[in-house]
Amino acid sequence: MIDKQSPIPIYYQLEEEIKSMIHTKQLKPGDLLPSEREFAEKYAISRMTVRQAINNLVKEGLIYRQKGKGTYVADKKFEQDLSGLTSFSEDMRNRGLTPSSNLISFEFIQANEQLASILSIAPTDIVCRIKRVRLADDEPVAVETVYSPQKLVGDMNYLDFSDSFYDYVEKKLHHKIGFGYQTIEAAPASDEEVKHLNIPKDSPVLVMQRTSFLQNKDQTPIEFATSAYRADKYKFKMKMKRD
Ligand code: 16G
Repeated sequence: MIDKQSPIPIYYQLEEEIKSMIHTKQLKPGDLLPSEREFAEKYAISRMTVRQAINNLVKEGLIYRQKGKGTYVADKKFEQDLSGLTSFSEDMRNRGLTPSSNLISFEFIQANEQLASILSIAPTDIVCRIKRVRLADDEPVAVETVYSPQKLVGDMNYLDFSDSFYDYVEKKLHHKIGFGYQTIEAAPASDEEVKHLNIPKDSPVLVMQRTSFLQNKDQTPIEFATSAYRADKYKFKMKMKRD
């Protein structure tokens, strides 16, 4: 409802009204919003005021304009903060979502030159390779492959860490994970990712590669992970400081 007697600006009240329609799913992702004229007539307010509210919601990313067609409700993306070294499970719980995994494969294999150099091990050393689909509230959001040296994780089996790899390392092996390096790049989804993420062929994914290290004197690498996140579901944010 719009209260014209209220000291709260009308454009702001309309913004809140539209947000609540999105929140209560009266308007769903992909739905066409009423036109400026329709809003103006419905609430007996000026089109300028409607435009101001719509512009603010576009800036917030809640809705988007399509030239010549109209304004649509955007698909809400998961926003992930990149300033902390968190696990997938922690990221999802922080958003009030329930994390889970579907195992694709779990095996011990011999490292190659590239893995050996990333993980500071010999190319003949054995690494554990864990491939999982990561889900949030039962919806697949990422396909992830983690490599970890056998000499650090031991002869574990999948049930040892089926909830969280980081929990296994920190709570069962009592290692402290200290820091990591991560890159992000866009790529077309592979056939495997298309299948597991249930997305159309050639959809973009955001590929993150992370190397994490233990908080010990040698700063031992504990994992090299590649995760392909659904680009239509994810956006990443970071705090930047100007020196
Ligand atoms: C994230 C990490 C991955 C880590 C996993 C542990 C990225 C790109 N990857 O997915 O490196 O192994 O979390 O999650 O962020 P878990 O403890 O829930 O298994």
